Amino acid sequence: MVKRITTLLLSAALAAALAGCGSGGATSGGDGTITMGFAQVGAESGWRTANTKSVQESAKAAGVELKFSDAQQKQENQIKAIRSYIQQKVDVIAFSPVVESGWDTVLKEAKDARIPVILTDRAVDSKDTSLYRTFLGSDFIEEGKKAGQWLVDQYKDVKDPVNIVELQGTTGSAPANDRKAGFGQVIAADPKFKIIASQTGDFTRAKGKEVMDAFLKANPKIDVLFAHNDDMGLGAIEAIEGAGKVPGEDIKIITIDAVHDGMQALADGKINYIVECSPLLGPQLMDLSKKVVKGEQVPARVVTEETAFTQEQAKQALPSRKY
Ligand code: GZL
Repeated sequence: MVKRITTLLLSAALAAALAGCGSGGATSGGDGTITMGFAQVGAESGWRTANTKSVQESAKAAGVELKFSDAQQKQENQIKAIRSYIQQKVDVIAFSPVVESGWDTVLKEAKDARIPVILTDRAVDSKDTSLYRTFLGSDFIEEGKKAGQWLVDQYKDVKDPVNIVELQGTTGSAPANDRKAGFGQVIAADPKFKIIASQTGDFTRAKGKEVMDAFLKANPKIDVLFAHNDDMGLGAIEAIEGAGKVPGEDIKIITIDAVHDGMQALADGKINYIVECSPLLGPQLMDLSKKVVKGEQVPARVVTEETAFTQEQAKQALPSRKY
């Protein structure tokens, strides 16, 4: 009888131990701290800089040991970093996929190593959603729709064609694909809105200026610029001023992010409307990571809260902005 009770107790203890080890292959630090491998896109924009700061500061505050890599916007570097984290047997992997496609193989390797993966900021187009535990980030289609809706509202009494040029984000990235789709859906309501040129500026100021220079040379009448992020919009402002035109007046400008320099340009009237995309994902990421390592359930999708700003709202908000 005693032998049977002992066996039962041992089995219960073993089951409890395994249940507590959510990530299977990896093991948390003896003192319960977890190790996270984070594969960042790069440092292409003010948004990315603020996002990196949020992740690093939140990890420190949460007692999470952070291994961090910067992929210089190259997918192969992110894949290498993820493979390195698998080799190091981290407890959890988090990353912002620079583009949507091409992740299934490496995510399967993480799954086989029983290391949970969290998508943060950008999504992947993998059909197998078991390859990651959750996706924490903005709704980029909604962001594009907000940008389009502002334009529709501003030009509701205009009958003539409205010529729009578009600076797209990184080719193949979720924000570029979805912001374009959302914006296009809304302006399709009225055929006067015409996107006369659309090209990637890769989310950087330099490329935004370069492409806007080309747009200005090729298109005598540009009414509106829709830039998928503030940084490309700020680069475009340099090109517009270089062409002797007044940004925010001769050419209306809508951007997305709401980083400090964009908000300053909005307050100064050089940008007309900014849709916010919050980079401050660090605290939620750390909270989700601790849950998945413990084997707790987490929502498949966590959408970040965000708003949009007119010039007046930017002037009000600037003093208290965190990034
Ligand atoms: C959006 C993020 C985008 C920003 C850009 O969540 O992925 O990448 O809009 C950044 O500024 O480069």
